Amino acid sequence: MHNEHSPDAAVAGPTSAITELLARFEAGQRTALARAISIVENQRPGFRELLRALHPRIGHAHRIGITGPPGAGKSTLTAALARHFRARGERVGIVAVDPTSPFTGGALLGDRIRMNEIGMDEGVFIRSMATRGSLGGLALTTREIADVMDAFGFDRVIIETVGVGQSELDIARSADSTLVVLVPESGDGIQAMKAGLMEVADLFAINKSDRPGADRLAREVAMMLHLRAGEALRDVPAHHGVDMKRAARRISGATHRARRMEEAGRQGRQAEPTPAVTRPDGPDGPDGPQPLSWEIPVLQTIADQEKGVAELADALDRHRAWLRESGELLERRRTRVADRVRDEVHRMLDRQVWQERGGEAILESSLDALVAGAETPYDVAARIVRAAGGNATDAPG
Ligand SMILES: Nc1nc2c(ncn2[C@@H]2O[C@H](COP(=O)(O)OP(=O)(O)OP(=O)(O)O)[C@@H](O)[C@H]2O)c(=O)[nH]1
Ligand SMILES: [Mg+2]
Repeated sequence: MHNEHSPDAAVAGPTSAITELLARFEAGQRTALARAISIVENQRPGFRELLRALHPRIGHAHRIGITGPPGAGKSTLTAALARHFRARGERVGIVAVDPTSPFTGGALLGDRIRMNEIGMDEGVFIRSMATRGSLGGLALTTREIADVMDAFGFDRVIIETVGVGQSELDIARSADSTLVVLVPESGDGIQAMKAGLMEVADLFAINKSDRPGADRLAREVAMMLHLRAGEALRDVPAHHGVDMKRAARRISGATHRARRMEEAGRQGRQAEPTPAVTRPDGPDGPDGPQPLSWEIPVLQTIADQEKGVAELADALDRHRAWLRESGELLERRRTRVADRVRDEVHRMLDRQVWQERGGEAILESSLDALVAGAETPYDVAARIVRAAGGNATDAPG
Protein backbone atom coordinates (compact mmCIF):
# COMPACT_ATOMS: atom_id res chain seq x y z
CA MET A 1 0.00 0.00 0.00
CA HIS A 2 1.90 3.06 -1.13
CA ASN A 3 0.84 6.46 -0.03
CA GLU A 4 2.01 9.93 -0.83
CA HIS A 5 1.07 11.00 2.70
CA SER A 6 3.40 8.42 4.09
CA PRO A 7 4.83 9.31 7.49
CA ASP A 8 8.15 8.17 6.01
CA ALA A 9 8.44 11.53 4.35
CA ALA A 10 10.28 12.41 7.53
CA VAL A 11 13.06 9.98 6.64
CA ALA A 12 14.47 12.81 4.56
CA GLY A 13 15.31 14.52 7.86
CA PRO A 14 13.57 16.46 10.57
CA THR A 15 11.92 19.73 9.64
CA SER A 16 13.54 22.91 10.88
CA ALA A 17 11.09 23.43 13.75
CA ILE A 18 11.75 19.94 15.06
CA THR A 19 15.51 20.33 14.50
CA GLU A 20 15.50 23.47 16.57
CA LEU A 21 13.46 21.79 19.31
CA LEU A 22 15.83 18.82 19.33
CA ALA A 23 18.82 21.10 19.79
CA ARG A 24 17.21 22.70 22.84
CA PHE A 25 16.12 19.27 24.10
CA GLU A 26 19.63 17.91 23.80
CA ALA A 27 20.94 20.95 25.66
CA GLY A 28 18.73 19.86 28.54
CA GLN A 29 16.20 22.69 28.46
CA ARG A 30 13.07 21.83 30.44
CA THR A 31 10.90 23.98 28.21
CA ALA A 32 12.00 21.85 25.27
CA LEU A 33 11.09 18.71 27.20
CA ALA A 34 7.65 20.10 27.99
CA ARG A 35 7.14 21.06 24.34
CA ALA A 36 8.31 17.66 23.08
CA ILE A 37 5.89 15.90 25.42
CA SER A 38 3.00 18.08 24.24
CA ILE A 39 3.78 17.36 20.60
CA VAL A 40 3.84 13.63 21.29
CA GLU A 41 0.77 13.64 23.54
CA ASN A 42 -1.34 15.51 21.02
CA GLN A 43 0.21 13.93 17.94
CA ARG A 44 1.03 17.33 16.52
CA PRO A 45 2.81 17.55 13.17
CA GLY A 46 6.32 16.23 13.49
CA PHE A 47 5.65 13.92 16.44
CA ARG A 48 7.01 10.94 14.52
CA GLU A 49 10.13 12.79 13.43
CA LEU A 50 10.67 13.72 17.02
CA LEU A 51 10.23 10.19 18.35
CA ARG A 52 12.44 8.84 15.58
CA ALA A 53 15.21 11.31 16.42
CA LEU A 54 14.96 10.55 20.15
CA HIS A 55 14.84 6.78 19.77
CA PRO A 56 18.63 6.22 19.85
CA ARG A 57 18.81 8.10 23.15
CA ILE A 58 16.40 5.89 25.09
CA GLY A 59 17.21 2.91 27.30
CA HIS A 60 19.02 4.59 30.18
CA ALA A 61 16.08 5.18 32.52
CA HIS A 62 14.72 2.64 34.96
CA ARG A 63 10.98 2.67 34.25
CA ILE A 64 8.87 2.05 37.30
CA GLY A 65 5.13 1.50 36.97
CA ILE A 66 3.11 2.18 40.11
CA THR A 67 -0.45 0.95 40.15
CA GLY A 68 -3.16 -0.04 42.60
CA PRO A 69 -6.69 0.82 43.72
CA PRO A 70 -7.88 4.43 43.89
CA GLY A 71 -6.60 6.26 46.95
CA ALA A 72 -4.06 3.59 47.92
CA GLY A 73 -1.35 6.22 48.25
CA LYS A 74 0.30 5.82 44.84
CA SER A 75 0.95 9.54 44.42
CA THR A 76 2.24 9.88 47.99
CA LEU A 77 4.53 6.91 47.43
CA THR A 78 5.63 8.27 44.05
CA ALA A 79 6.55 11.59 45.63
CA ALA A 80 8.36 9.85 48.51
CA LEU A 81 10.31 7.63 46.12
CA ALA A 82 11.17 10.63 43.96
CA ARG A 83 12.53 12.46 47.01
CA HIS A 84 14.53 9.38 47.95
CA PHE A 85 16.04 9.05 44.47
CA ARG A 86 16.77 12.79 44.39
CA ALA A 87 18.64 12.54 47.68
CA ARG A 88 20.91 10.05 45.92
CA GLY A 89 21.50 12.55 43.14
CA GLU A 90 19.29 10.86 40.57
CA ARG A 91 16.96 12.71 38.25
CA VAL A 92 13.33 11.63 38.14
CA GLY A 93 10.60 11.97 35.55
CA ILE A 94 7.01 11.28 36.59
CA VAL A 95 4.04 10.52 34.36
CA ALA A 96 0.81 10.61 36.35
CA VAL A 97 -2.13 9.26 34.45
CA ASP A 98 -4.91 11.28 36.04
CA PRO A 99 -7.92 9.40 37.18
CA THR A 100 -11.04 10.97 35.73
CA SER A 101 -13.60 8.80 37.40
CA PRO A 102 -15.94 10.68 39.75
CA PHE A 103 -14.90 8.92 42.93
CA THR A 104 -11.20 9.59 42.48
CA GLY A 105 -11.46 13.04 40.99
CA GLY A 106 -11.35 14.59 44.44
CA ALA A 107 -7.87 13.27 45.10
CA LEU A 108 -6.52 15.12 42.11
CA LEU A 109 -6.01 18.41 43.90
CA GLY A 110 -4.19 16.65 46.72
CA ASP A 111 -1.99 14.97 44.14
CA ARG A 112 -1.13 18.28 42.60
CA ILE A 113 -0.19 19.85 45.92
CA ARG A 114 2.00 16.96 46.98
CA MET A 115 3.49 16.71 43.53
CA ASN A 116 4.08 20.45 43.27
CA GLU A 117 6.41 20.31 46.25
CA ILE A 118 8.79 17.98 44.47
CA GLY A 119 7.95 19.61 41.15
CA MET A 120 9.87 22.71 42.27
CA ASP A 121 13.03 20.62 42.15
CA GLU A 122 15.04 21.04 38.91
CA GLY A 123 15.83 17.33 38.94
CA VAL A 124 12.18 16.31 38.84
CA PHE A 125 9.75 16.69 35.98
CA ILE A 126 6.07 15.83 36.36
CA ARG A 127 3.56 15.39 33.61
CA SER A 128 -0.10 14.63 34.23
CA MET A 129 -2.07 13.00 31.48
CA ALA A 130 -5.82 12.93 31.11
CA THR A 131 -7.18 9.44 30.68
CA ARG A 132 -9.81 10.68 28.28
CA GLY A 133 -9.31 11.99 24.79
CA SER A 134 -5.91 10.50 24.21
CA LEU A 135 -5.60 10.39 20.44
CA GLY A 136 -3.23 7.53 19.90
CA GLY A 137 -4.59 5.37 22.69
CA LEU A 138 -3.67 5.97 26.30
CA ALA A 139 -1.20 3.14 26.69
CA LEU A 140 0.75 4.00 23.56
CA THR A 141 0.87 7.70 24.32
CA THR A 142 2.00 7.08 27.90
CA ARG A 143 4.80 4.83 26.66
CA GLU A 144 5.86 7.46 24.17
CA ILE A 145 5.98 10.12 26.87
CA ALA A 146 8.07 7.78 29.01
CA ASP A 147 10.38 7.45 25.99
CA VAL A 148 10.72 11.21 25.71
CA MET A 149 11.59 11.44 29.43
CA ASP A 150 14.05 8.58 29.10
CA ALA A 151 15.70 10.32 26.14
CA PHE A 152 15.96 13.51 28.17
CA GLY A 153 18.27 11.66 30.55
CA PHE A 154 16.18 10.91 33.64
CA ASP A 155 17.56 8.07 35.74
CA ARG A 156 14.09 6.95 36.80
CA VAL A 157 10.80 7.38 35.03
CA ILE A 158 7.88 6.66 37.34
CA ILE A 159 4.50 6.03 35.74
CA GLU A 160 1.52 6.20 38.10
CA THR A 161 -1.81 4.73 37.00
CA VAL A 162 -4.92 3.60 38.83
CA GLY A 163 -5.10 -0.17 38.64
CA VAL A 164 -8.55 -0.42 37.18
CA GLY A 165 -9.21 -1.26 33.56
CA GLN A 166 -7.23 -2.95 30.87
CA SER A 167 -5.45 0.04 29.43
CA GLU A 168 -4.15 1.06 32.87
CA LEU A 169 -2.84 -2.44 33.41
CA ASP A 170 -1.22 -2.32 29.97
CA ILE A 171 0.59 0.82 31.02
CA ALA A 172 1.83 -0.74 34.23
CA ARG A 173 2.97 -3.80 32.33
CA SER A 174 5.11 -1.77 29.96
CA ALA A 175 7.45 -0.62 32.75
CA ASP A 176 10.71 -2.37 33.64
CA SER A 177 9.51 -2.81 37.22
CA THR A 178 5.86 -2.79 38.21
CA LEU A 179 4.95 -1.97 41.78
CA VAL A 180 1.42 -2.79 42.95
CA VAL A 181 0.24 -0.76 45.95
CA LEU A 182 -2.45 -2.26 48.16
CA VAL A 183 -3.93 -0.99 51.43
CA PRO A 184 -5.56 -2.87 54.31
CA GLU A 185 -8.94 -1.30 53.64
CA SER A 186 -8.91 -2.17 49.94
CA GLY A 187 -10.34 -5.51 51.01
CA ASP A 188 -8.27 -8.58 50.54
CA GLY A 189 -5.71 -10.10 48.25
CA ILE A 190 -8.47 -11.86 46.34
CA GLN A 191 -9.75 -8.46 45.28
CA ALA A 192 -6.33 -7.63 43.85
CA MET A 193 -6.20 -10.91 42.08
CA LYS A 194 -9.57 -10.36 40.47
CA ALA A 195 -8.48 -6.95 39.23
CA GLY A 196 -5.54 -8.57 37.44
CA LEU A 197 -3.04 -6.81 39.68
CA MET A 198 -1.34 -10.04 40.68
CA GLU A 199 -0.39 -10.69 37.10
CA VAL A 200 1.47 -7.44 36.61
CA ALA A 201 3.27 -7.13 39.95
CA ASP A 202 7.04 -7.39 40.26
CA LEU A 203 6.80 -5.96 43.76
CA PHE A 204 4.01 -5.32 46.25
CA ALA A 205 3.79 -2.46 48.71
CA ILE A 206 1.21 -2.76 51.47
CA ASN A 207 0.77 0.95 52.09
CA LYS A 208 -1.01 2.58 55.04
CA SER A 209 0.64 0.01 57.25
CA ASP A 210 -0.16 2.34 60.13
CA ARG A 211 -3.67 0.93 59.86
CA PRO A 212 -4.91 -2.39 61.22
CA GLY A 213 -4.85 -5.40 58.97
CA ALA A 214 -1.62 -4.60 57.14
CA ASP A 215 0.26 -7.66 58.41
CA ARG A 216 -2.63 -9.91 57.54
CA LEU A 217 -2.92 -8.50 54.03
CA ALA A 218 0.82 -8.88 53.48
CA ARG A 219 0.65 -12.55 54.47
CA GLU A 220 -2.43 -13.08 52.33
CA VAL A 221 -0.75 -11.62 49.26
CA ALA A 222 2.34 -13.72 49.88
CA MET A 223 0.13 -16.80 50.21
CA MET A 224 -1.61 -15.99 46.98
CA LEU A 225 1.69 -15.59 45.17
CA HIS A 226 2.73 -18.92 46.58
CA LEU A 227 -0.43 -20.65 45.35
CA ARG A 228 -0.23 -19.05 41.96
CA ALA A 229 3.42 -20.00 41.54
CA GLY A 230 2.50 -23.61 42.24
CA GLU A 231 -0.33 -23.59 39.73
CA ALA A 232 1.66 -21.88 37.00
CA LEU A 233 4.43 -24.43 37.29
CA ARG A 234 2.01 -27.35 37.16
CA ASP A 235 0.30 -26.03 34.05
CA VAL A 236 3.38 -25.41 31.92
CA PRO A 237 2.63 -26.96 28.53
CA ALA A 238 5.74 -28.34 26.87
CA HIS A 239 5.26 -26.42 23.62
CA HIS A 240 5.16 -23.14 25.47
CA GLY A 241 8.74 -23.68 26.51
CA VAL A 242 10.27 -20.25 26.30
CA ASP A 243 7.46 -18.02 27.48
CA MET A 244 6.25 -20.23 30.26
CA LYS A 245 9.74 -20.87 31.51
CA ARG A 246 10.17 -17.17 31.77
CA ALA A 247 6.88 -16.73 33.58
CA ALA A 248 7.75 -19.54 35.92
CA ARG A 249 11.15 -18.05 36.61
CA ARG A 250 9.52 -14.76 37.46
CA ILE A 251 7.10 -16.16 39.96
CA SER A 252 8.70 -19.32 41.31
CA GLY A 253 10.61 -17.27 43.85
CA ALA A 254 7.32 -16.23 45.36
CA THR A 255 6.91 -19.71 46.75
CA HIS A 256 9.94 -19.47 49.02
CA ARG A 257 9.02 -15.98 49.99
CA ALA A 258 5.46 -16.93 50.89
CA ARG A 259 6.65 -19.78 53.06
CA ARG A 260 8.91 -17.44 54.96
CA MET A 261 6.09 -14.98 55.44
CA GLU A 262 3.73 -17.70 56.61
CA GLU A 263 6.32 -18.82 59.13
CA ALA A 264 6.82 -15.28 60.28
CA GLY A 265 3.07 -14.81 60.55
CA ARG A 266 2.68 -17.88 62.73
CA GLN A 267 5.37 -16.57 65.02
CA GLY A 268 3.55 -13.27 65.22
CA ARG A 269 6.25 -11.08 63.77
CA GLN A 270 6.84 -9.40 60.46
CA ALA A 271 8.92 -11.18 57.88
CA GLU A 272 12.29 -9.57 57.38
CA PRO A 273 12.87 -8.37 53.88
CA THR A 274 15.16 -10.90 52.28
CA PRO A 275 17.40 -10.46 49.27
CA ALA A 276 15.13 -10.93 46.31
CA VAL A 277 17.86 -11.96 43.92
CA THR A 278 18.68 -15.59 44.45
CA ARG A 279 20.43 -18.29 42.56
CA PRO A 280 18.39 -21.41 43.10
CA ASP A 281 19.72 -24.77 42.02
CA GLY A 282 17.85 -24.98 38.79
CA PRO A 283 16.83 -28.18 37.03
CA ASP A 284 19.97 -27.83 34.92
CA GLY A 285 22.15 -28.64 37.91
CA PRO A 286 25.16 -26.73 39.10
CA ASP A 287 26.96 -27.08 35.75
CA GLY A 288 24.09 -25.87 33.61
CA PRO A 289 23.04 -22.28 33.10
CA GLN A 290 21.88 -20.82 36.39
CA PRO A 291 18.56 -19.09 35.99
CA LEU A 292 18.01 -16.27 38.40
CA SER A 293 14.61 -16.26 39.95
CA TRP A 294 12.83 -13.21 41.23
CA GLU A 295 11.03 -13.43 44.52
CA ILE A 296 8.19 -10.96 44.39
CA PRO A 297 8.68 -8.99 47.59
CA VAL A 298 5.75 -7.87 49.72
CA LEU A 299 6.88 -4.75 51.57
CA GLN A 300 5.06 -2.59 54.08
CA THR A 301 5.09 1.18 53.75
CA ILE A 302 3.62 4.27 55.37
CA ALA A 303 4.03 6.63 52.46
CA ASP A 304 2.93 9.85 54.16
CA GLN A 305 5.52 9.29 56.89
CA GLU A 306 8.14 8.13 54.37
CA LYS A 307 8.40 4.83 56.25
CA GLY A 308 9.55 1.80 54.31
CA VAL A 309 10.42 3.97 51.34
CA ALA A 310 14.18 3.35 51.52
CA GLU A 311 13.51 -0.41 51.66
CA LEU A 312 11.17 -0.10 48.71
CA ALA A 313 13.77 1.81 46.71
CA ASP A 314 16.31 -0.90 47.55
CA ALA A 315 13.89 -3.58 46.37
CA LEU A 316 13.38 -1.67 43.13
CA ASP A 317 17.15 -1.56 42.67
CA ARG A 318 17.39 -5.27 43.31
CA HIS A 319 14.70 -5.84 40.72
CA ARG A 320 16.59 -3.77 38.19
CA ALA A 321 19.76 -5.72 38.95
CA TRP A 322 17.84 -8.97 38.51
CA LEU A 323 16.38 -7.75 35.22
CA ARG A 324 19.87 -7.10 33.90
CA GLU A 325 21.55 -10.23 35.20
CA SER A 326 18.83 -12.66 34.25
CA GLY A 327 18.47 -11.33 30.72
CA GLU A 328 14.87 -10.43 31.52
CA LEU A 329 15.52 -6.75 30.81
CA LEU A 330 16.51 -7.58 27.26
CA GLU A 331 13.47 -9.84 26.94
CA ARG A 332 11.13 -7.14 28.18
CA ARG A 333 12.68 -4.58 25.89
CA ARG A 334 12.35 -6.95 22.94
CA THR A 335 8.68 -7.41 23.75
CA ARG A 336 8.27 -3.69 24.21
CA VAL A 337 9.87 -2.79 20.90
CA ALA A 338 7.88 -5.47 19.05
CA ASP A 339 4.70 -4.11 20.60
CA ARG A 340 5.73 -0.65 19.55
CA VAL A 341 6.09 -1.71 15.91
CA ARG A 342 2.68 -3.40 16.03
CA ASP A 343 1.09 -0.36 17.64
CA GLU A 344 2.68 1.92 15.10
CA VAL A 345 1.56 -0.19 12.13
CA HIS A 346 -1.89 -0.24 13.62
CA ARG A 347 -1.93 3.52 14.08
CA MET A 348 -0.64 4.18 10.54
CA LEU A 349 -3.07 1.76 8.89
CA ASP A 350 -5.93 3.04 10.95
CA ARG A 351 -5.38 6.57 9.79
CA GLN A 352 -4.93 5.53 6.18
CA VAL A 353 -7.96 3.27 6.07
CA TRP A 354 -10.37 5.46 7.99
CA GLN A 355 -9.29 8.96 7.08
CA GLU A 356 -7.06 9.12 4.04
CA ARG A 357 -8.78 6.42 1.99
CA GLY A 358 -12.32 7.34 2.91
CA GLY A 359 -13.22 4.38 5.12
CA GLU A 360 -15.16 6.56 7.49
CA ALA A 361 -17.20 8.02 4.59
CA ILE A 362 -17.96 4.59 3.15
CA LEU A 363 -19.11 3.34 6.53
CA GLU A 364 -21.25 6.41 7.09
CA SER A 365 -22.96 6.08 3.72
CA SER A 366 -23.61 2.36 4.24
CA LEU A 367 -25.20 2.60 7.66
CA ASP A 368 -28.81 2.77 6.46
CA ALA A 369 -28.36 -0.22 4.16
CA LEU A 370 -26.63 -2.08 7.00
CA VAL A 371 -29.41 -1.42 9.46
CA ALA A 372 -32.07 -2.33 6.86
CA GLY A 373 -30.24 -5.58 6.24
CA ALA A 374 -29.57 -4.77 2.59
CA GLU A 375 -25.84 -5.00 3.19
CA THR A 376 -23.77 -7.06 5.60
CA PRO A 377 -20.89 -5.77 7.75
CA TYR A 378 -18.63 -8.13 5.79
CA ASP A 379 -19.46 -6.51 2.42
CA VAL A 380 -18.93 -3.02 3.79
CA ALA A 381 -15.67 -3.98 5.51
CA ALA A 382 -14.42 -5.51 2.27
CA ARG A 383 -15.26 -2.34 0.36
CA ILE A 384 -13.40 -0.24 2.91
CA VAL A 385 -10.33 -2.47 2.75
CA ARG A 386 -10.39 -2.43 -1.08
CA ALA A 387 -10.74 1.35 -1.09
CA ALA A 388 -7.62 1.49 1.06
CA GLY A 389 -5.77 -0.55 -1.55
CA GLY A 390 -5.90 -3.74 0.45
CA ASN A 391 -6.86 -7.24 -0.56
CA ALA A 392 -10.33 -8.22 0.58
CA THR A 393 -10.39 -11.82 -0.56
CA ASP A 394 -11.93 -14.40 1.69
CA ALA A 395 -8.63 -15.93 2.77
CA PRO A 396 -8.67 -17.84 6.04
CA GLY A 397 -7.75 -15.90 9.15
N1 LIG B 1 -2.81 6.69 57.00
C1 LIG B 1 -2.14 6.79 55.87
N2 LIG B 1 -2.57 7.60 54.89
C2 LIG B 1 -1.86 7.66 53.73
C3 LIG B 1 -0.68 6.91 53.55
N3 LIG B 1 -0.22 7.16 52.30
C4 LIG B 1 -1.06 8.04 51.74
N4 LIG B 1 -2.05 8.36 52.61
C5 LIG B 1 -3.19 9.27 52.36
O1 LIG B 1 -4.11 8.62 51.51
C6 LIG B 1 -4.77 9.56 50.67
C7 LIG B 1 -4.66 9.15 49.21
O2 LIG B 1 -3.30 9.23 48.83
P1 LIG B 1 -2.86 9.41 47.31
O3 LIG B 1 -1.37 9.38 47.29
O4 LIG B 1 -3.52 10.57 46.67
O5 LIG B 1 -3.44 8.06 46.69
P2 LIG B 1 -3.48 7.64 45.16
O6 LIG B 1 -3.38 6.16 45.15
O7 LIG B 1 -2.48 8.39 44.38
O8 LIG B 1 -4.94 8.09 44.75
P3 LIG B 1 -5.55 8.17 43.25
O9 LIG B 1 -4.46 8.66 42.34
O10 LIG B 1 -6.68 9.13 43.40
O11 LIG B 1 -6.00 6.78 42.93
C8 LIG B 1 -4.13 10.90 50.97
O12 LIG B 1 -4.95 11.59 51.85
C9 LIG B 1 -2.82 10.52 51.62
O13 LIG B 1 -2.34 11.50 52.49
C10 LIG B 1 -0.25 6.04 54.62
O14 LIG B 1 0.74 5.31 54.51
N5 LIG B 1 -1.03 6.02 55.73
MG1 LIG C 1 -2.70 9.52 42.56
